[in-house]
Amino acid sequence: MPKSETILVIGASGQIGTDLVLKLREIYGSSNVIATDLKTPVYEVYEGGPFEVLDVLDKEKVHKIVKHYKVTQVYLLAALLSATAEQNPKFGWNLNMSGLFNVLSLGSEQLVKKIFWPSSIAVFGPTSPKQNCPQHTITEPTTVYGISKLAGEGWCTYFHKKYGVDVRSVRYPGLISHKSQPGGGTTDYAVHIFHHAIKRKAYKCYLEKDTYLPMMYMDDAIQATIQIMQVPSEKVLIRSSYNIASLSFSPEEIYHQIKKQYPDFKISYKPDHRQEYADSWPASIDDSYAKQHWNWDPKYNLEKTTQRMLKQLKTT
Ligand code: NAD
Ligand code: AKB
Repeated sequence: MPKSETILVIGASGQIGTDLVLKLREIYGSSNVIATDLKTPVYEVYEGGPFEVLDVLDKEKVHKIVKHYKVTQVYLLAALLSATAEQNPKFGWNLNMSGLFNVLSLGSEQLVKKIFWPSSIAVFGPTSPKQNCPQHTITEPTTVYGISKLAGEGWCTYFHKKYGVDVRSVRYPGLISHKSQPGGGTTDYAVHIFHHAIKRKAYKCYLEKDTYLPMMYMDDAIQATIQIMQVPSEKVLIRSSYNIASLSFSPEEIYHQIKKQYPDFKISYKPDHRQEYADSWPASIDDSYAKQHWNWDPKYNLEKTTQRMLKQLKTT
């Protein structure tokens, strides 16, 4: 892979951006990865290379930064996630859609060569298959977040077909990571639970104990993201967004994994509004197209994820 890419990450201070920027800088060189966000990132990202304050809704500034740095690839991560978007549906829709349009326009105006934009398992809804949910199936999301992701997938396909924009996407499941806190999703409990265990505090879970959801350790998600961006264009046969999967577990299952190392750890359950969003999503995902088309191959099972999370959080 040539190191001559210049990469812009928008929404770099969030849960995924933090890990993604650090990995991209390892591969492409620190000065070639420009981190941008409305808020200041963690020290490692801020000090490790260029950082600019950027609002993705400010189309003029997005274009200005792209031209200034001669950006070749954009990763768009700025969005409102499921729980936060549901508190402010109109703003969630506006940010998730207008942000995407501003970035897709960089492709249609041929200012950048490649774009990454993530979708989510939230494109599925109560009428989608619950187990092993296929790539192509009924998608009737009931959250504004899911509706915006499904529309975004349609726009990615449209810009690819109509203007030849090389936009690539995966449907992330709930992501588990230790470098930064999650930003307001339904699956955030799977990160919070580790922070409580490490601090030896009991955890009150906002989902029912038997709520199974598709999840993934961050290293696997970053691997998928960089892998789909690096494969030759002809391997990316789906231009809406690829299902990717590795884990499916419930709060009770992850609790028991953590208890192996923290036997005194306690959990209680008090479901709130997020239960409804979780209930509308599949429990597990079929990712065979990603495996066939570009050799997607996740590495972390639940045991390994739990061990890594506890070890990393203990040392930070
Ligand atoms: P996050 O909320 O942790 O981070 C988003 C970042 O975007 C934040 O740092 C925020 O300050 C920034 N931002 C918000 N508005 C902005 C604006 N107007 N201009 C520039 N930056 C702005 O989210 P994340 O978990 O890192 O998710 C990134 C993307 O991945 C989103 O599209 C999300 O829908 C998708 N996704 C995430 C998960 C997950 O579990 N984390 C799962 C599925 C899909
Ligand atoms: C959320 O819970 O909103 C995200 C997602 C699955 O898209 N983690």
